Amino acid sequence: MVQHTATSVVTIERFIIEQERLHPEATGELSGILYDLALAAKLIANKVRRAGLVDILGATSDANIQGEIQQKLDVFANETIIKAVDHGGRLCAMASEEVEGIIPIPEHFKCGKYCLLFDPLDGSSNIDVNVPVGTVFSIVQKITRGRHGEMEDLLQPGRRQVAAGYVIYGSSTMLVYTTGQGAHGFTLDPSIGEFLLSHPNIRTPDEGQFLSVNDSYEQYWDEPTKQLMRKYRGLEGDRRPLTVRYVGSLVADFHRNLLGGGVFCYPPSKKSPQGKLRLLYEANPLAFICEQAGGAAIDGKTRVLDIQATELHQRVPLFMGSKNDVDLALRTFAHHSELVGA
Ligand code: P6P
Repeated sequence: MVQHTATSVVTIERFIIEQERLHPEATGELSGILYDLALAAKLIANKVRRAGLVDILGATSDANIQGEIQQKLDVFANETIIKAVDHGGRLCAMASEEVEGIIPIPEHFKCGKYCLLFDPLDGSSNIDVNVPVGTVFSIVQKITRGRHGEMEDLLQPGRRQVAAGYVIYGSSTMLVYTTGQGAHGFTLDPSIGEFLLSHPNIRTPDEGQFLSVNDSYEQYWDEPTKQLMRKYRGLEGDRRPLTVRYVGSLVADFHRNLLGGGVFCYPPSKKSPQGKLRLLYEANPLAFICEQAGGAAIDGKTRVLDIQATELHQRVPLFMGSKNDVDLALRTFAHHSELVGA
């Protein structure tokens, strides 16, 4: 494979083709989905960039299945992604945070062998205050025999992903994705409408700088979680204290920690025993990218990518980021389990 540096001008299209060549058996279908998602990201970025200028702010009256008031932008993002990929003949089913059940491929379109799961615009509650928001996606291959994808295809564990990625609509628009050959970042050059390779082979530091957690829930955490946070803050044990950085927008917090090193935590609590974030289209894709960058992702005791989902929108506690910091979480919780088990 051609080794690129951040100085060579490589479009995402060229990079996708070069990655495809690593797989002689590749048919180009997966590449086609990635192109389509890059197009959707440009269309969404264009709207997000102008959100404050056109009458697209503010909540619609429809409450989506998450019980949240939908922001008009995430309705737009959801529809943009579906329209960008539903006709290409590469997918057999989709699932979105905005839609309760399976999104089937319309009968008049050909079905393919992949399923796409996505959160079209995560953190959408931050849109009106100009905090970065993001799109997250996960791609798995169909394992059932019919033409259309089924729930069993969508519920596969994260280790079965063939590709995953996110787009962050921040000070610049970046798309980061992996197909299992490393994690690579592309920055949108709006003057030419191209995603250009800016962060080849992202590696996340083993030791983090940042701790991302909403500690307003501390009163609801169990004792092992409280102890872990004391360790991260340097109040217990020998770890130098992490700096707390928490934007409250998953993709923004994840992206900063991926590049700078850090750990993102959404622990279980008495208020939300399974945390808040979704396994299939938030935790799994970000965990895949994190591991490809040398990091780790667990739910407290199990590797996120090994969790077998039972429901489409199920939530999962998350400790994700720099390897040594996630390892500290694993050891802390394991120690407590031994004590309890003793
Ligand atoms: P909390 C945004 O609403 C979101 O879904 C993620 O983007 C973010 O990481 C999380 O919720 C923040 O949750 O409970 O800290 O406000």
